[in-house]
Amino acid sequence: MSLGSFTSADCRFTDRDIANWNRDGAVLIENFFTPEELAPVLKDFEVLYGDKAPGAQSSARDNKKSGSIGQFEVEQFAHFDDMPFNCSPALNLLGMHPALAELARAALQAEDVHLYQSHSWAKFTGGADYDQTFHCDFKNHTLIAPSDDVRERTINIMIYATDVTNEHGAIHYVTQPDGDTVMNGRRPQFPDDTEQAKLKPLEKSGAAPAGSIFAYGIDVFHRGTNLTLPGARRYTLTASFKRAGNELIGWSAWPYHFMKPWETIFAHATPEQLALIGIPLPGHAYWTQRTLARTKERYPDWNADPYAGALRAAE
Ligand SMILES: O=C(O)CCC(=O)C(=O)O
Ligand SMILES: [Fe+2]
Repeated sequence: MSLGSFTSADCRFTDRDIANWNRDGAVLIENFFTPEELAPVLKDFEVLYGDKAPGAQSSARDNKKSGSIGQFEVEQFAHFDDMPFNCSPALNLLGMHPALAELARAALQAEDVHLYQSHSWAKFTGGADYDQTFHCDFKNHTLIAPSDDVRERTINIMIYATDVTNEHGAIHYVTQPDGDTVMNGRRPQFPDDTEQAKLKPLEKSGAAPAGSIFAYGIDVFHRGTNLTLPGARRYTLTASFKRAGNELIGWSAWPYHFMKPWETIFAHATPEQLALIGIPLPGHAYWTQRTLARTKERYPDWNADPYAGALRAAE
């Protein structure tokens, strides 16, 4: 496959990254975002979650029997929220960053992709025991099983706003070929204890510095791990993409979250970024004088000029 049609001059990944994605179902790309891009994002995480830390001296919680691996617990998701967020545009627009959309287009071999899920997540040492069993994430992305066709799959991208070492609860994962060997190609939501024990020695760590991203598919076995460094925090944003129009995949429709601050996104996103959440581009037949006026009434700070300009040009 030539990446030429999916990539730009400002491309932040290589052919090799896409080859790894195609082979392993997952790829870690270090330093995808710059410290300058991350600084305002980190401020936003502090606005949302800074007061949730259990205290500088807090130590790791680990309630497991020795030798066993973890499980899902509600406490792990105590500081977890869907986009949009009550903070500045920086965090709100990070999941819609053009470089992520470009990666998604190349990984899914699609001209047009949609962001269908994005959540921020803060974990703190002592906040919970974050150690999970191996699982796949497709249970809440589709009602059936992931497609065999890469173009109908998803790319779930975890963006690290803070350094994520193993002591900061790095995600652990098993590549597709290794997972297939252990599981004979099966994808149960939760492998049994014997299978968990066989997956364990094959796990790789997604540890990487702040600004890195870890992209994985919904059929890759992985698990969260515990934060063990005293007083540490891990801030991540997830951005999940699918081919536009892929009805196999969903989370909830964005308007379900209609009470959230969409005006922040409309006031700051480009038309290309808004297209990632299903807003027709300028020039699309949806835009008429009436739809423009009504949308502008809903989001007064939205810049309707490119849409109005395209409409005038067509008239
Ligand atoms: O946060 C992580 O490192 C992974 C968590 C996870 O896989 C999940 O909750 O489904
Ligand atoms: Fe997961």
